[in-house]
Amino acid sequence: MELLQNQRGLKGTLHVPADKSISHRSIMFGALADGTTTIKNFLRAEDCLSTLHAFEKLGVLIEDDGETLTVHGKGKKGLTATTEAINVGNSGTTIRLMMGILAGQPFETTLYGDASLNKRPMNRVMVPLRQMGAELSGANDTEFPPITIRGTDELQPIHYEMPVASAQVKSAILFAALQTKGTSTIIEKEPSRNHTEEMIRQFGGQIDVEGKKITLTGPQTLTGQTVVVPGDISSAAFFLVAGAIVPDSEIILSNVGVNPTRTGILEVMEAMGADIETLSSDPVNQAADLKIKHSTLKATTISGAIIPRLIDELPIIALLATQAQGTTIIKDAEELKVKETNRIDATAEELRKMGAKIEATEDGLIIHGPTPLHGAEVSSRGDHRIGMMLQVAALIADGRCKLDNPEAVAISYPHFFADIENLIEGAGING
Ligand code: SPQ
Repeated sequence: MELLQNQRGLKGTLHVPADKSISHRSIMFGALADGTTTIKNFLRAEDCLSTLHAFEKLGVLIEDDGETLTVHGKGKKGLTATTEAINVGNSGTTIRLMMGILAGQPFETTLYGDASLNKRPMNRVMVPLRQMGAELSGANDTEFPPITIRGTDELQPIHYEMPVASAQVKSAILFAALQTKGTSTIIEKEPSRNHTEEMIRQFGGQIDVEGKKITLTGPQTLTGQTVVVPGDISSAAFFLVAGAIVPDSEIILSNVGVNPTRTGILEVMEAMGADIETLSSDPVNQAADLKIKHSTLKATTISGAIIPRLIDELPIIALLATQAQGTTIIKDAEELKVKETNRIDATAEELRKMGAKIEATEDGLIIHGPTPLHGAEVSSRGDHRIGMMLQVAALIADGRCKLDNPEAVAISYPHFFADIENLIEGAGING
């Protein structure tokens, strides 16, 4: 597909699509709770629909009136076995969190995904869940999907020091811990997104968090709730960067989720000199309206504890750094290698095709700027975030850009290209 170009400024207001992480979890908590859960502003993108269909296969009734989803909760032990293996597509969140849920259900389930998901590491979740008493196995004795989970009613609590900073690993253990008898403790390597912890409380459960230490005593009974999903800062990120690098841009992003475990990108952009203004904020729903304008940018170093707070934004931050004065260094981000693609290599190799001065390192990227970008034939490599990053890069490129496999953006943002087009026309408003 030919990518959209524009050097004249993006203008308008964009209602950011719903948060992917919270949408997945809203179905999961709704399914495990007693009573009904109403989900407003659920993200109807491929990954979250994989979660929805997976729970339907496990016997959960989910009604959709086109606007609101109603999940008829099955309670702690109400999921039903299916002999059919469940396809969770491209979604790491679906497979890993479901492994934690199914560890406590006394039947066998097999989960698998597409070619990308079937190469992503699962030992990080299988190791603690086996310690808790569940039986899990990967394809041909590897750690890769299809994963078969033989759950148990007798799941044991765990004390676990996490070897990776990962919200998915933490969440899988928490879902399992909710189903044990006794107290589990998790020590995080670095704090990661805390939506699971927040939703345990929202659904009437109890959890204690003190710095990196999380304590939860099971078994717990959850109660259905109304969940209003805020916009996804990881989707907003593409427009924050587009607004900052396309001259004469001024974009208002409404309803951006600003949970502090997700806002690393705002801190980095501010440190780089971006012009971001908070127009209004809604502390109850952790959402804000943000205005971004084009500005000159300077390089920075991104490392350590902030990495899990912006992990999915690193490809688009790398593009931002190509337009900043000086050398930007991203380190401690080796987790990027085990996402939908190796995002260190994909970011460096695809942006280099457009003229960027960017090197991959063992745990990150080194980017020299500012560098003008030129047209090229690039590929999403089947990774939604790489595809969207390349579209934003094309906006400022001199010459035409063609993107291979643009469909990948539908994993998290089906209307992405239409939203860019609207902002180019200055009409930028979407549904
Ligand atoms: O679900 P999936 O495929 O793992 O999605 C990604 C993404 O870019 O959308 C990562 F590839 O987001 C993860 C994120 O990187 C979503 C997530 C969550 O909802 O808990 C946590 C992060 O993964 P991890 O492995 O660091 O816990």
